[in-house]
Amino acid sequence: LSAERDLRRAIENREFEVWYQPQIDLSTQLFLGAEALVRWRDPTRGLIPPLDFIPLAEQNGMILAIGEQVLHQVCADFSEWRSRQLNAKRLAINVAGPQFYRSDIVATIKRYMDQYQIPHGVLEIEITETFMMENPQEIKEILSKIQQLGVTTAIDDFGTGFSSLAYLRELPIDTLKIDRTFIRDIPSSSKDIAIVRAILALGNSMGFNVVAEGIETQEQRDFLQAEDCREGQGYYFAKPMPKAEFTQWLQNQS
Ligand code: G
Ligand code: G
Ligand code: MN
Ligand code: NA
Repeated sequence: LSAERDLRRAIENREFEVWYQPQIDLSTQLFLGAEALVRWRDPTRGLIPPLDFIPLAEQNGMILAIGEQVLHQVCADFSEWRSRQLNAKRLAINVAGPQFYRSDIVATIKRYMDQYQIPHGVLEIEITETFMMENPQEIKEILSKIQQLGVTTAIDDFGTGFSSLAYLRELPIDTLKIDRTFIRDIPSSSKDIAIVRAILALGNSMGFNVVAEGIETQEQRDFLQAEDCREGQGYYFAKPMPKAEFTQWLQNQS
């Protein structure tokens, strides 16, 4: 398959770039960290978004190598920023199911944290709700080991998968990321308002750090802040940026 051959070449030639999207404290407007989002810079086709290659990479196992390159790049970037007196604070990385099952993700994270001297509290690992439910007992053990490294854990796209509330009680999770489809039609959709209120009430009272994704308007931001959502991410604040642009953005924060 040519798509597969291209992807293998991309891994060998390190054609992946990590982009960064800031996450903001909704009451102070201060920068809290960023989500790392991979893109593929194909020499002939240009920039390819993750949805066009991650699903194939998950199927054929190449996600293991891609995921490791992303983790490596994020740690190297943090370290480079730090050497320039820039504080990226917290960097959240998306991790796909096979990376949990078929690689020693705990050892890999530890290796790059050691190599780049990443302090505790910098890295966050995002996993989706649906994947978490596939094998809760095994996931629970891996997430605990990840937390023991000083890495926080987040459920991505929260509210769209098939988790049961019991797992919120059982699993070692720090952060819930409210899926952006619930934010999109706020404030016009009374149903979405009710869902977001319920997630915030539950998340805040259970002690989770709750992040709203996909904030695009001032109205959405104001609603979320009034509902006691502390953290947000979305085009209203900033789009995902290539490293050079995010570096500039970090410079403007201090
Ligand atoms: O950046 P963008 O909105 O195009 O990302 C689309 C999707 O791709 C998101 O749902 C995100 O979770 C996923 N994604 C982005 N970067 C990575 C990555 O490094 N690893 C994995 N597994 N998924 C990613
Ligand atoms: O599924 P995950 O949360 O990892 O995906 C993040 C994706 O959301 C990225 O592809 C990013 O480009 C996209 N994104 C980030 N902010 C916004 C936004 O405000 N609106 C929309 N529509 N997409 C966003
Ligand atoms: Mn994510
Ligand atoms: Na999401």
